[in-house]
Amino acid sequence: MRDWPVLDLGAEPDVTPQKFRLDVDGAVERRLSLTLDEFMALPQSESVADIHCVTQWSRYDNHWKGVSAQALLAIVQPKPEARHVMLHSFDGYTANVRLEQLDQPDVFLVHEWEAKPLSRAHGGPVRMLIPRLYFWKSAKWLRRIQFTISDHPGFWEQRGYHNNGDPWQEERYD
Ligand SMILES: Nc1nc2c(c(=O)[nH]1)N[C@H]1C(S)=C(S)[C@@H](COP(=O)(O)O)O[C@H]1N2
Ligand SMILES: [Mo]
Repeated sequence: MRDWPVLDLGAEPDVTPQKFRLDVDGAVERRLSLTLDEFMALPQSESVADIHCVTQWSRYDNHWKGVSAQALLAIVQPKPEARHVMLHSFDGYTANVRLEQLDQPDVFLVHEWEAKPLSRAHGGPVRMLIPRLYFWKSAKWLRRIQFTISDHPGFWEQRGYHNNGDPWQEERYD
């Protein structure tokens, strides 16, 4: 099975199971701070999805396993005023999405690709998968999901990438 290209800031953090933590906080009824075991104990599902990079390539029919964003949302219950979400990663990367872009059946926090644990280079142990947005929105080495009332630009969004990032609208750069 051919892998897909690795694109990141250059430093790939070594997130060991011991170091892993996933915090879900901000404008939610119930905050979470999960160890890897606790994350793995959440309801798991599988999905098949394409990925689209802003630099033109795509990779189709990837098989993923993880926790669906909607399952997570059902647990933390965003407050009515929550509209935006900031994804934070172990390498300091951030990506912003609107809550309704996260609240979709095809959005997952994935830890397996093609039936194998997600590699460090591709964001293991856990990365975001938001197939309907350009891949820069899919934060690798996921550390924290923060629900907010107002929108704040993430790493690439501060550097001229489109705030929304829909490949079908070709929303690459602002
Ligand atoms: N934490 C983190 N996540 C990240 C990045 C990054 O540098 N750090 N790069 C983004 C970009 S620009 C892309 S295209 C994809 C690349 O994912 P891949 O290396 O698995 O192909 O991850 C996204 N998620
Ligand atoms: Mo990218």
